Amino acid sequence: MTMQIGVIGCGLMGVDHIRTLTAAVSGARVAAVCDADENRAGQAASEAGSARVYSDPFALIDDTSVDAVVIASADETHEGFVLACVKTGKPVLCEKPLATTSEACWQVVEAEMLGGRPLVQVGFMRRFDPSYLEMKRMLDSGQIGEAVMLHSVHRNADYPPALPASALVTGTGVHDIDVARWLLGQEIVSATVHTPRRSALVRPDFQDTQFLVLRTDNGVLVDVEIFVSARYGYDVRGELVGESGSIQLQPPSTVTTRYEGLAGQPVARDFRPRFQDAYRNELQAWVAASASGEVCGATAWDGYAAAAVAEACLHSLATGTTTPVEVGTQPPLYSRPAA
Ligand code: ISE
Repeated sequence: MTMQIGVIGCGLMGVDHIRTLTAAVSGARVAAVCDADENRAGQAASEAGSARVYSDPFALIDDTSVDAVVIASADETHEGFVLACVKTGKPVLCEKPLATTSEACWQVVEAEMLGGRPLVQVGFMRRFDPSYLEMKRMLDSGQIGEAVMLHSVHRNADYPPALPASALVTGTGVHDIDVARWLLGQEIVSATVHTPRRSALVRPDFQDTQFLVLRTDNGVLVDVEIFVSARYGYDVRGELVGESGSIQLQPPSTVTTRYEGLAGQPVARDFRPRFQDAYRNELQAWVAASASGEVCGATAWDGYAAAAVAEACLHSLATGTTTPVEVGTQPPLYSRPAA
C-alpha cells in the first residue's frame, strides 16, 4: 500500500520533506500540500509531480484520501493542526516543537490518551542521524562506562528575523534537550542559563549566545551552547563523556581539501545537508510505522517533556536562577522500547 501524505507548510522544511518523500522514501506519495500562500503551495506541489493544493490546513486534514500528515508550518500553529489530526485518527509527523508551550503539548498528550493510542511523532530528527545513533549504541554497550557529562554545540549561520527571542530555546536548543533525554534515557530536573557578553554583531532584540546547563535525575551534567548568528555556517558538535572514555560526533564530510594554503572541510549554510540522512531515515521510519499502525521516534510525551525543559530555560534566562523541571511520570500509553 502506498501511503497518501498531506504536507502542511511549504517553507524551507516543508519543501525539503516533500522532496525527500518524493525522491527517497518508499511506500509513500505526497498527495496534497497546503500553505496560506497559494503560489508557494503550487510550487511545492510541482516538486511532488502532482498534488492537490489547499490553503486551508483543516480541509487537507479532513481530506479522506489523505492517510497521514506532515506538519511543517509555523511553530505556533502546530498545536491546532496536531489536535485535528489526532481527532480524525491520522498519523502525524509534526516538526519540532510539538507546540510552543508545555501546556499546549500536554493537550496533545491528553487527546492521545482519550483516543487510546499514540498517533504523533515529533520531528526530532537527530534520533535518526547515523552519528547520534552510533553515539547511543556505544554508550548503551557500556564501553565507556556510565555517562558523566554531555557537551553540545548548536550554531546556525543566521536566524529568520520573524522568529521570537524565545525560539532560540524552544525551536533550536530544544533539539539538544531532546538528544540529552533520549541518549541518556534520563529526565532533566533543573536548568540554568548563563549568558556571555552580547556580541555587537547579533540581533539587538535577543540574547545570542546562551549557555544552558542542565542536570539529569541521575546527576549527569549537560551543557549546550546556542549561537544562532555564527555567520560562518551551520555547526553541530557533541561529545559524551563517560567514566572510562568519551564519544565525539564527527562532521559528516568525507574529505579534507588542501587549497591555497588552507586545509579543511566545507561548512554548510544551514541544517539540511548536515541532517539529510537523518531526515530521510526519519520520514522512512515514520511511513513504515504509520502503515503498520505504529509510532516510532519521539512521541507527544517527548515533545511535552522537551517543552517543559525549554520553559525552565526561559525562566532561568529571565530570572538568573536555577529552575527546577518537573515533568511527572510518563503515561503508560507511551511505554515502548525507545527509538
Ligand atoms: C532550526 O530552527 C531548525 O528547525 C533545525 O531543525 C535545526 O537544526 C536548526 O539548528 C534550528 O535553528
